[in-house]
Amino acid sequence: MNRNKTSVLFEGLEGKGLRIGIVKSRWNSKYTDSIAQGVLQACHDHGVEAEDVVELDVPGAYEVMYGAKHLIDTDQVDAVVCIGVLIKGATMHFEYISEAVSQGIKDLNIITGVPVVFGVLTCLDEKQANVRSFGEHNHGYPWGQTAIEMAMLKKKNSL
Ligand code: DLZ
Repeated sequence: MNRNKTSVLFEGLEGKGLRIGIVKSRWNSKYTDSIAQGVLQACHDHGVEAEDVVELDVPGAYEVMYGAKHLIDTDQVDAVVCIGVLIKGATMHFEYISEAVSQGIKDLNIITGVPVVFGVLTCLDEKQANVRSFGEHNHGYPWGQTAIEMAMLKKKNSL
């Protein structure tokens, strides 16, 4: 897998001693499972210990915020990646859930003081979800790197 194609450079990531949460929606699980694998791969590659990765599945994207808050409130994580895949349908459901989840994750970042990564794809069709969930463009890998970088920053700030 060619990792040079990520649009952001991640340098000096050191995941040892950091606790990373992965909250994954079961809706569109063929995509969310693969994205979670990308996050896990990034954790592994950057030295996060396997026992320091906390995984939690929730029914849908709307529930990822509650799941992340649970991991934060119970002091299980230094950063969390919320994974979901929303695919636009015939009704307004997509718009309402996308808006609520993006705002909710933003609120968690501000209110809890624990970094929460927006790992939610908001796709107009299955093709968009496919491209972003598998292979070299699996967004889970850079989202995992983002969580590690932000957890490092949090630790640094709390020293
Ligand atoms: C109901 C629903 C619909 C229509 N579409 C999706 C989707 O594309 N992706 C997703 O993660 N979840 C979807 N959901 C489920 C909602 O996220 C949520 O689980 C339910 O509305 C119950 O709160």
